Amino acid sequence: MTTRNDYPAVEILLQDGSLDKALKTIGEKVLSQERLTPDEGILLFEKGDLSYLGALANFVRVRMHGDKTYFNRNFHIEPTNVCIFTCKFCSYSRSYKHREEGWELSIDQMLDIVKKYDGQPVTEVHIVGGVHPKMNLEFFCELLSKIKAHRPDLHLKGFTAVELDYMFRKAKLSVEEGMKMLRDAGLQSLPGGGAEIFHPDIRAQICHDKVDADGWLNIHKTAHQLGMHTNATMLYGHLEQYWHRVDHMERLRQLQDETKGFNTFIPLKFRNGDNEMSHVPESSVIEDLRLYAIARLYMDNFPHLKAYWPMLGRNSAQLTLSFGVNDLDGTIDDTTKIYSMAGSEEQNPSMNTAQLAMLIKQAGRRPVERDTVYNEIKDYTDVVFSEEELMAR
Ligand code: V47
Ligand code: SF4
Repeated sequence: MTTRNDYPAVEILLQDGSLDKALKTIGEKVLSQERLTPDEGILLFEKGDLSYLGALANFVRVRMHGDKTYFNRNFHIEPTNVCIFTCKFCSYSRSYKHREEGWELSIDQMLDIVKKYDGQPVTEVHIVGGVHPKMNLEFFCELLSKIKAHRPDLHLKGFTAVELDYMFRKAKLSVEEGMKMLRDAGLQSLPGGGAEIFHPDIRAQICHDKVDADGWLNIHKTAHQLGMHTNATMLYGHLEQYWHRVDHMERLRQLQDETKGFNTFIPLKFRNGDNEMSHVPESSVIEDLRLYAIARLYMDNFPHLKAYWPMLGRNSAQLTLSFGVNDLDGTIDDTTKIYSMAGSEEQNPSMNTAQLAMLIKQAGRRPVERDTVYNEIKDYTDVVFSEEELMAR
């Protein structure tokens, strides 16, 4: 285990006579593993400079995971981009009225996507999409059970709390009843989407018509109580103030104290391409890195912090590994459109195992393949890749 004596960089920073007193106190608390208060979280956003935050976050990351950086081999299925909701930041959805502009996949079409990976060592399919009024609980139970029947070893991670809230309400079932049906059909964990910013003042401006904070948290709590693991996201860098971010992280931290069911916290950088918030400038890389570092310091009961490379771009994702991040998500294989449609530089997100592992190695970390629930599959630290593997799709 790393102690403060093993990590002189932080000690040196803390000895700096010009360091703000309150920041110094926070640094001392981090080193002695004391929990930060919401006010301290806000102060870090207001006053913490990049190098100080980075040194502290890296100390915590190394204490928790050493140099290990996780990735997985996965692909996405996006059943539809037709959506009854009207989130202003969304570049991806099409309204039901204009559904001919979007896509709607049948169960057979989605099974064909799964079959494309027959014989390939993927471990997870991530299923997430718009909220289509005709794709109901029964439809998704059938989809899940057919995928499981075809490929029992594939971990099924699917549906944001927004999709689930609509599915369960439409089926007139409680969250617990609906979740049990999906679990029995093969669903194993939930992704973290739909959380955005929990505070109602911000939700009212960016996504007024979908599930609120309590509804989102209750769905994840119920999943945890049924033994499923889930992730949590935060869409940042738009209209929110620093204290909204801390309020969001605080609500998640409290639920995690109760259930311990969250695996990963995933900050999602708002991308402003082709949506109703295109006039809102995107955050700078410095702000992104500061946020990752503060998230690592604040979310002390979340085991993992993920930088989702298709959204952030691979260069910035690589940088986050020095600011608390220990997971980059997966190979993806160009199967998601959410971020390319919002203007991400990754227009066809796909990295093979060699490329992902190399990205991690170049940042001085140890690439470790994991499954969805962080069982380690293979450590690639000493694997030497051929030119051909690094160039291959
Ligand atoms: O909830 C939509 C976000 C989320 C934009 O759990 C946008 O492993 C930025 O949650 N700019 C869905 N973000 C994706 C998601 C996710 C992704 C990867 C891994 C996991 C996981 C979860 O995408 C939405 C919303 O917050 N989003 N539009 C946009 N313009
Ligand atoms: Fe629909 Fe999700 Fe887009 Fe909101 S973010 S409009 S819920 S697809």
